[in-house]
Amino acid sequence: MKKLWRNARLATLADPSGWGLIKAGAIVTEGERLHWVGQASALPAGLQVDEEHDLEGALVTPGLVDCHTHLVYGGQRAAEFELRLQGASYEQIARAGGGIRSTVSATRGATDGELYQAALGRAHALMAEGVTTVEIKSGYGLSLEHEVRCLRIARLLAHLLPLQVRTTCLSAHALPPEFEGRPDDYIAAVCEWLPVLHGQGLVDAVDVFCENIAFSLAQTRQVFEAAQRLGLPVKLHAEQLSDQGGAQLAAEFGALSCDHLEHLSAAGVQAMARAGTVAVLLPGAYYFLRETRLPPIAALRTASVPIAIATDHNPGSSPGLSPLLMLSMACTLFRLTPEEALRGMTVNGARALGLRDRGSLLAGQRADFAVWQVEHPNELAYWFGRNPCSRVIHGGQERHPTLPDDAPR
Ligand code: DI6
Ligand code: FE
Repeated sequence: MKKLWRNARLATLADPSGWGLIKAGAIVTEGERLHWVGQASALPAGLQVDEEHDLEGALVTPGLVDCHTHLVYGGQRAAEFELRLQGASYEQIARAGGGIRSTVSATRGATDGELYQAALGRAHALMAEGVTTVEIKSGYGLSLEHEVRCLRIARLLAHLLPLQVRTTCLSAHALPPEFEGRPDDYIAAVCEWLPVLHGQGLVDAVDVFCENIAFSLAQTRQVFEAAQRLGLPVKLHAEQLSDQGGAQLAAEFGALSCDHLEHLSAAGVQAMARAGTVAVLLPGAYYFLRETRLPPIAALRTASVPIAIATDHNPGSSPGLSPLLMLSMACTLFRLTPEEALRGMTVNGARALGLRDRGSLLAGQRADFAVWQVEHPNELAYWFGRNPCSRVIHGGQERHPTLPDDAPR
């Protein structure tokens, strides 16, 4: 079925730089794909469509891609937030057995229904701000049984919602209590779970938290080798709290992305540039952990490392569910330009997931786009605490009507 979406201003992001603005634009979708994108005056003569939709002069961008979330978990960590406000550090809380481990016990103790309902609410919040593709990591189950449960719930969201979901196995997120003092044994177990999880079709990529409070470079390498044997791409939580040289290791394995990167070294930047690895920057975690060390943005730009922006939604370091707020913070905290920020949550977000079929408005790409009640795309990083997203088209289909701008929420 062909549909014409007319009367739109487009920010196509189709070229390597610039917004790709088309003032009097139109889009033709065919099934799940973009069939034609351009100036309305240049629409192919004699075009026959089955439906016509008036976008009333609104701005259209590619659907947002949130390429790093931990959406499936039980409980919350507001008490830990209070401890941190009183001076305890994220590391201290983690070493004392709180942090990720406390979410692991809440996740194990939650029913499938509870986990699903909580994740569903979070997915809806992202979708309301224009997200059409989201990555969801496991990593709060930390046993084969519970990792399977969390990944299944992530897959179920994709099945039941008009949303594209990519799942990442992050079983190497923290040491579960039953492996206390035996991190190597735990990593060996994770390497045995991977083929099982992959065999059940639950894994699109494999991630590790490589950090002094988590897993070492050697342990990360073991997990990456297990992923490589299965032909699965890897990603890495790298250099968030300290420089472990994780970026170089990830680059050696052709990683899709390295994420966080506040402590990334010059050598790490070069390795990522050579490997074509995306730098996923997470301003929500930087903000919420009250970090002061910025990721090396200038060096990443100079080396032409693609930069992505994501929510990192999780209960410990980034409980935010607003992709638009992340765009704003990418600019105010990290000094990205609004265009870099939006590119980071579209084209480069897709690239961080190994997806080349979305992220810009170009014929042939997925027909995922968001409609915004703003004049110019720079406003997406400008307003905060207000959601100007009025419509979302996912795979060529209009999604649920989102709340009008003035509706109570
Ligand atoms: N880095 C993070 O920021 C999240 N995971 C990770 O490896 C935080 C996870 C948590 O604190 O629950
Ligand atoms: Fe994370």
